[in-house]
Amino acid sequence: MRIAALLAYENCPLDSSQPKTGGVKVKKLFISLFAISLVFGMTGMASALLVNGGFEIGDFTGWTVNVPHGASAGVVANHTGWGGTFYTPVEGSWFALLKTDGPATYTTARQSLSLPAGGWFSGHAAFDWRDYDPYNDVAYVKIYDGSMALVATPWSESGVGHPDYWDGPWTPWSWTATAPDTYTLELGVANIGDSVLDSYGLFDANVGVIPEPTTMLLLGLGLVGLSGLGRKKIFKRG
Ligand SMILES: [Ca+2]
Ligand SMILES: [Ca+2]
Ligand SMILES: [Ca+2]
Repeated sequence: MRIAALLAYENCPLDSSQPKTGGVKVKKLFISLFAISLVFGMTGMASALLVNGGFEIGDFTGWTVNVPHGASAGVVANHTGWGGTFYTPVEGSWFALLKTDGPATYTTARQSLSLPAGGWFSGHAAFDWRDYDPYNDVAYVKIYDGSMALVATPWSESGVGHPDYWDGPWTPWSWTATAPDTYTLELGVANIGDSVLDSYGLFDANVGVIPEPTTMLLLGLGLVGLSGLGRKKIFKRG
C-alpha cells in the first residue's frame, strides 16, 4: 500500500510540470513520510507479541486459564455491571470476563513472554464489584518473573474506598521490564471474606512490546530526511 503510494508519486504527471527543486523537495517529504509510516507499522507488528492479547479470536487461545469450582471465565462481547454500567470492548469485539469463586480462590488467565530490558506489557482492565463493605473483592493485573516471583501489580481494584456494588471504569495500565526475563502476565479476580456475591474482572487490549533497534534506525532516517528538507527550505528563502 505504502510502496504503491510512493510509485504513484513517481509517475505523477504533476511532477514533470513542477520546478526541479520543488520535485526533489516533495520527493524527500514522501520518503520521510514513508519511513515514518514504516516505523509505526513495525511498532504495530511488535505489539502483537502476546497471542490473542485482545481476545479477538473469541476465546482464551494463547492463555492458560484457572477456573476454580464455582467460578467462571468467558470471552464476551459485553457485560452489565451490578450498578447498571454497560461495558463494551476497549478494542475489537471481545474482552475477557473473569468471575470469582472464593474466598481467596483466584480465577486467573496467564500468558508468558520473554522481554528484554525496556520491553513492556500494557492493557485495559475494569472491576465490577458486586458486593458490599467489608467484602472487598479484588481484581488485578500482576507480573511474575521467570521463577514466578511477583515483581509488579500494575493495576488492581477492590471495593475499598468505593460505594457498595461499584462499577469501575475501563482503566489503562502498563509495566516496563528493567531486566531481561521470561515474564508471566496474570489477569485475576477473587472474593474476599466470603464466597458469595461474586465480583467480576474485565480485561482487554493486552499487548507485549519489544522495542526494535530497526525501529529507532528508521525513525532516525525519517528525521534526517525531514531536517534535510527544512534546510533546503531555509536556503531557498535566503
Ligand atoms: Ca478485544
Ligand atoms: Ca458493580
Ligand atoms: Ca464477594
